[in-house]
Amino acid sequence: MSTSNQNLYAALRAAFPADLDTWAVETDQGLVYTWRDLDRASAMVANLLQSLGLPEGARVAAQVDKSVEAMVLYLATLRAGLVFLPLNTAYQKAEIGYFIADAEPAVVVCTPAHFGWVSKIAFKAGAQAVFTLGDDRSGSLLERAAHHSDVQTLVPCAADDLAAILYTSGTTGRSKGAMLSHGNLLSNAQVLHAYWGWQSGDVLIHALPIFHVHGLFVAIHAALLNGSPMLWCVQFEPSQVIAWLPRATVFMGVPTLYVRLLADPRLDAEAARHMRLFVSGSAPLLIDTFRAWQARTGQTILERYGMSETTMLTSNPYRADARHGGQAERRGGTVGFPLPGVSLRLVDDRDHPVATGTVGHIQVRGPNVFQGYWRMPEKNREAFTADGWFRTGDVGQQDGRGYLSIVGRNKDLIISGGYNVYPAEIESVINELPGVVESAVVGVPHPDFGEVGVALVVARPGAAMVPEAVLAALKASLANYKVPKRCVLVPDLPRNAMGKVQKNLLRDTYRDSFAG
Ligand code: MCA
Ligand code: AMP
Repeated sequence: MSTSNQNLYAALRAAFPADLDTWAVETDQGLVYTWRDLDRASAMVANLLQSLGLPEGARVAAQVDKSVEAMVLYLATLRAGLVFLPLNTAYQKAEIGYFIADAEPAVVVCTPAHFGWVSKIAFKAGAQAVFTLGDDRSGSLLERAAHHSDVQTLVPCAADDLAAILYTSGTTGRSKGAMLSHGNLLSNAQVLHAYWGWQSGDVLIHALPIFHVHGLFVAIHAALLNGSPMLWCVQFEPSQVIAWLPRATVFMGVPTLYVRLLADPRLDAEAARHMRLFVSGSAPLLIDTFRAWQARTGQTILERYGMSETTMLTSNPYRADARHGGQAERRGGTVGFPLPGVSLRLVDDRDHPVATGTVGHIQVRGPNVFQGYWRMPEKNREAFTADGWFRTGDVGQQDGRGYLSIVGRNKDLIISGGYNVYPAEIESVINELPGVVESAVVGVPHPDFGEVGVALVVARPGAAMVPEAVLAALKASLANYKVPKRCVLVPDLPRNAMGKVQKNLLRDTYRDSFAG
C-alpha cells in the first residue's frame, strides 16, 4: 500500500482551481456555487458524519432529489472515509426496504416528505441516524451540519477501501450491491480524464441523475478532476441544455437524451459550436441517432460502454490512439476500444478466447473492476472466472481494428432510457397478483426510451382481469420506470421442448407495439 492518502476526495480536491472563489456549479434554478462553497459544505457534512462515531466501513444511504447538496453529501461521505449508497428516487417502499435491510446503513438520508416511512425502515435495520435533505436546501442534514466546522481533516483511506456500493438488479433473485473502492473510482476517473482530453476551459453540462454510475461518477469525477465548472440541470430539459450549449464544452447523456435533444429544432451546429465532446453510454446508441446528430450539429457522438461493477470499460477514441494505429475515428454502432489499463477478452461458453471477428462473452480485468458483491460470496464465485476475469454478461464482437460492438446480452435485461429493468423482478410481482397464472416481460423497441417492457399475462380461467389493472398494481409497488408500457392478456406462453418460455418469439410478436 502506498503511504499517501488514497482517499478519492484528496485527488478531486487537489484539482480544484487555485482561486476557490470562482464558480464551480451553476444550476438551472439560478444558484451559483463556488469551489470554496463545495469544499466548506462538504467539510461540514463530513464533520457531522464523523461526529456520529461510526465504525469503519459504515454505509451512508441516500435517496434524495438531485441537488448540489446531494453531491456535497457524496463528497462528504468520501471525506469521512464512509461508504456511499445512492438510491434511485423512483424506488418505492418495498424496494427501499430491501436495500436498507441488505446494506444495513448506519446513516440514511431521505427527502423530508419520505421521513416517516424511510425512518421506520432504517431504524428497524439498525440505522443510527436518519437525516432529511430537500431539493431546496431544507432538511435536518444541513441544519445539523451547520453546527460543525467548515474545515475537516481528510480520513486516510487505502486504495482498496470501499467508497460506494451500487445496487444492480439480479437476473434472478435479489439485487446485488456492487462494492467499489476509492482505487476503482480514481483509476477510472484518471483514465477518462486523459482519454477524453479534458483541458483547461472545459465546462460540463450535467443533465443526468446522480444515483447511478454515469451521472455520479463518470460526469462528476471528470469535471472535478479537471477543476471544471458544471452547468447543472436538476432535471433533464432539452431547451435548457440547448440554451447552455454555447457556454459549455462537454455533455454526457444516455441515448434518450440525444433523441429528445434532436426533437428540438433549436439544436443546430451554431448552438453546439463551442462543444468539443458529446459522450453517450448506458444503453445502445442507435446508428440513426448517431447519424442524425452528426448531420444536425456537425459533431460526432463518442460512445462508450461500462457497468456499475466496473465503471467505464471501453470508449471510442477522442483523439488518435497510438495503440490502434493512430486511428481517431468514432464509429457508430461500436463502443470503441478497451480503455488504457482495462483488459478485455471475448470467450466461448467454456471461457476460451474466441477468434477475432467471432461473437463471444465479454470478460474484463483491471484496476476499475469492483471488489465483489456485498455479502454474496456465491455470486462472486459465479461472477469471476478462476483466473480472475469478471463476466460482464454482455456479448460482443471485435473487428480487425479492435473496435468492440455489443451484440447482445446473456442476462435477461431491458435497458429503458438508460435504466436497467430485470424482467424476472417484474414477472415475480405480476405472478403474485390475484388471478395470474404466469407472465413474461420482454423488451421491445421504443422511439424515446430505446427499449421498454411489454408484459404478457396468462390469467386464471374465469378471473376478471384487465391489463390496465395489472399495470396500475405494478405502479403501486415498483419504481415507475420498471412498469411495462403495455400489458396484453394471452391464453398461454410459447415454450420450447425444455419448457422454457421462448421470449424471442414474444419479442418478435410485440416488437412493433410502439412503432411510429
Ligand atoms: C421515466 N419513465 C421511464 C423512464 N424514465 N420509463 C421507462 N424508462 C425510463 N428511463 C417513466 C416515467 O416515470 C413516466 O411514467 C413516463 O415514463 C414518462 O416519463 P418522462 O416524463 O418522459 O420521464 P423523464 O422524467 O423525462 O425521464 C426520462 C429520462 C430519465 C430523462 C430519460 O429516465 C433519465 O434521466 N434517464 C437516465 C438514466 C441514467 O442516468 N442511467 C445511467 C445508469 P408515468 O407516465 O407512469 O408517470 S449507469 C449505467 O447504466 C452504466 C454504468 C453506464 O454505462 O453508464
Ligand atoms: P448497469 O447495471 O446500470 O451498470 O448497466 C450496465 C449494462 O448497460 C452493461 O452491462 C451493458 O449491457 C449496458 N451498456 C452500458 N453502456 C452501453 C453501451 N454503450 N451500449 C450498449 N450497452 C451498454
